[in-house]
Amino acid sequence: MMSYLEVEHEWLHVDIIKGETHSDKFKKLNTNMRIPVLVLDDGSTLTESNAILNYLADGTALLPADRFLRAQVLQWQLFEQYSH
Ligand SMILES: N[C@@H](CCC(=O)N[C@@H](CS)C(=O)NCC(=O)O)C(=O)O
Repeated sequence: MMSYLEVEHEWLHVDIIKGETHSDKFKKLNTNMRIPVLVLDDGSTLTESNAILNYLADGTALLPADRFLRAQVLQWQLFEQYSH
């Protein structure tokens, strides 16, 4: 999403196979010990891929302002989480 929207960012690789999400350093970013994590310039963090996507897409054509269309985005995101 950040690449697509040309948002300047740095990608840090976290190796879940090596258990890097279970390190004390990572747990400060996400107590749930999972990637992805978005760290903003002010140090605040967002976890859960769809929360991150909605945050980044807000105000762009990728996330409609229309109530029903926006709910359809959520519909597919929840389907992805629970049924895919
Ligand atoms: N519902 C979460 C799922 C995140 C998730 O399951 N991440 C996995 C990798 S795909 C993970 O970090 N696993 C690390 C572990 O289980 O130790 C999302 O959509 O962000």
